[in-house]
Amino acid sequence: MATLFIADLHLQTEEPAITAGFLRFLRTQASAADALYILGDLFEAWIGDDDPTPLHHEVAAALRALTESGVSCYFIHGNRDFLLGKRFARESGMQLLPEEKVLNLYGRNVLIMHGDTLCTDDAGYQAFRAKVHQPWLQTLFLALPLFIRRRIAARMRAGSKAANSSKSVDIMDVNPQAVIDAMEKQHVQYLIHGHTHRPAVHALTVNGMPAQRVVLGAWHSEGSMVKVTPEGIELSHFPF
Ligand code: LP5
Ligand code: MN
Repeated sequence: MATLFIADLHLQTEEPAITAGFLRFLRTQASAADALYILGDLFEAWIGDDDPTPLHHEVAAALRALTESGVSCYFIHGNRDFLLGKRFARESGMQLLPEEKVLNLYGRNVLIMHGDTLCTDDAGYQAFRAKVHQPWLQTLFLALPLFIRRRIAARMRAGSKAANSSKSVDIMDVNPQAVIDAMEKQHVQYLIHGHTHRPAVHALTVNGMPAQRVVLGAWHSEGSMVKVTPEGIELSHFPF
């Protein structure tokens, strides 16, 4: 019995080794699991379910093979693929979850999320996030021709890279109080998230009791996952 979590794969046509690693992960480790949760930034940038990039169909088919084999797959949006919608969910067989979800896994309550909302010291990012999460702006963006959407996304990526190069490492990490607030609000002793690309298991105190915050790593040169079993919670990495 095991439930798996991954995040921050940033799949893109230009990085075939990461895609190959992910497809292999789906055929092997994920196939033997009870369920797979993808906690955002599965894709480098998502500009709409109507984007005909072949990679997207390849990934959807591989996820569908997993879900049809009886392994449920769930998705929480990241800051790169928050526009991933119902059409891709249908094609892949993934179920879309809200930005925060509490799971009961083998008797443990576990809060899961992408992790960007915990970075409350990054005022520039939170202002950007609030803007691009407005439904009317998303509807407008999705109605634009694909070539214009691609250009806007490229501008945003360039703007983000430029902004990040002048931000301190601390600002781009989670705010410790935001972590405690989120866990206390949901009455959990376990939190699993991605986004910061700083894989680690952090011990902390929540509601006066020992708690753990487990951070998934990004898939740069190897895979990263969290496995929850009746015995415990384990963060690991593996070659593609
Ligand atoms: O993504 P990453 O790791 O570089 O940094 C993130 C934060 N940045 C972002 C922006 C994304 O990278 C852009 C993704 C595009 C998705 C597809 C397009 C959908 C468009 C929908 C429109 C409705 O999330 C970064 C954080 C960092 O994580 C760590 O937490 O710091 O935040 C920023 O960089 C935000 C900046 O502070 C300000 C934003 C600059 C964007 C400039 C926009 C220019 C747009 C021009 C459009 C005409
Ligand atoms: Mn992210």
